Amino acid sequence: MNSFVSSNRVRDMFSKAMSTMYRNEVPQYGTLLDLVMKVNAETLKKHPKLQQELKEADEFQRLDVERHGAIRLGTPHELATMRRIFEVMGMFPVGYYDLSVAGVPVHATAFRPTSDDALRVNPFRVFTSLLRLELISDLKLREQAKKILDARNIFTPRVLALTEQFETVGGLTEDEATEFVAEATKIFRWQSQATVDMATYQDLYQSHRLVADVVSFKGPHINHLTPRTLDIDAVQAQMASCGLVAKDVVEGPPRRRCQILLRQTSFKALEEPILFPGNSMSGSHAARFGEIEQRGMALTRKGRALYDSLLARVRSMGDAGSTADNYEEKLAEIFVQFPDDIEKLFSEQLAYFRYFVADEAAFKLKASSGDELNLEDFRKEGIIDVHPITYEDFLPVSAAGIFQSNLGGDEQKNYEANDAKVEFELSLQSKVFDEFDLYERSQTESMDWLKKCYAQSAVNH
Ligand code: OOG
Ligand code: NI
Repeated sequence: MNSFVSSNRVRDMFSKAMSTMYRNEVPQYGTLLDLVMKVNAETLKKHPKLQQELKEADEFQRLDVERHGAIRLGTPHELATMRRIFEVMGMFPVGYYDLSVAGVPVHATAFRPTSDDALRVNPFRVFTSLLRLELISDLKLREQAKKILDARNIFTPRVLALTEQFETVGGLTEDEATEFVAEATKIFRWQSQATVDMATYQDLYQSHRLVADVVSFKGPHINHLTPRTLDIDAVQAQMASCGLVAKDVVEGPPRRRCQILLRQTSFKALEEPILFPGNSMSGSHAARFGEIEQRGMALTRKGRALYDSLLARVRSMGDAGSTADNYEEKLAEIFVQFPDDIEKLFSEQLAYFRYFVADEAAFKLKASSGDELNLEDFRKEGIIDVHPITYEDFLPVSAAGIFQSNLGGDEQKNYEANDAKVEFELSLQSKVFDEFDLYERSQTESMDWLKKCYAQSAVNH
């Protein structure tokens, strides 16, 4: 019997292939990667404790490969097919993001690995949006866009055949996996030939720049690939000196001692040449940009509700959202109300934590003397401890800010807030995972693991 390559390895191969491709297509991405690597190395040197924490949390080795990308799809069929392709790589849809509230006519999910083991190998994620044609008000244009999208095929026959092969036999051989990665990467490449004439492109553009970006091309070009930094403010401060034009403010929570959720910033999209059919005319299109992110701890539903309410308060203070002049000051001021102390975050159950044995010898001694395992007492005695669980997902308000900054600040259309998770899942032909359930599972699993170790230590004595 042929042995199959693990999905984790296919994803790792794919994320590396994507990084190589994007470095070739967008040289600034390479510049940004070098800067992030430099700042990460400096940060680790300055804070040896951070290095130790990352190692204990099993995140040290994944840092250098950690990326997320984003694509925008045009039809339910494309979305459902992408779901099947991502599954070959052990990536599943997590979360539902409605971006119409922010004036962007898409809704989205993030494909990512869901188990702790898979995340440890390579947490590659792809934020995947689906265009909502029903939000194009011009009926004729809507019909035209639908026709154009229905006629395109973004997948090569081989990637579909290999996906089917995976689904039928349960895996891919080494050779098949190599070919699959090459074929899957093609879906995301930049193709400068527009599929529509210039007049149509302009009509679509008028409707919304994003509509033009999704509808006018042969495929859903990857529009950014984001490395993870350990100090986003340091990278932001140094971007200009590397020739990168950074967005004015960092999206997400303010800088804190205990990092929560996700902070992100981006550099402006590039104007890239495009060719209209017949090479008769050329134009330019801005789609691809650069982004960096700093990840903090995952919040519980309670913590997230507090985060959302504080952020909403900051945003309601002015009408310019995160583009307001004193936004960062206001953010810091309001967020004083979010505990910034690990013990408080833990005891008030605002964040998720993973348990681990801090003192192996004492743990075994307790077990062998027949003591009951008491998480609270053991933690007080320093026998066990907890680490916050890293947030692996995205933030809709930040995503909207990133979208906006790349579409140009004036591109604010007002769509009704209309959460359409049910329709999205119908398009996807699958449910999306609830991210809170996944974090909760990790937390519970770490407790179960601790109990098992304890029981074993008692028996082995
Ligand atoms: C996706 C923007 C969302 C993030 O990091 O929040 C995103 C897009 O522009 O297509 O990637
Ligand atoms: Ni992003």
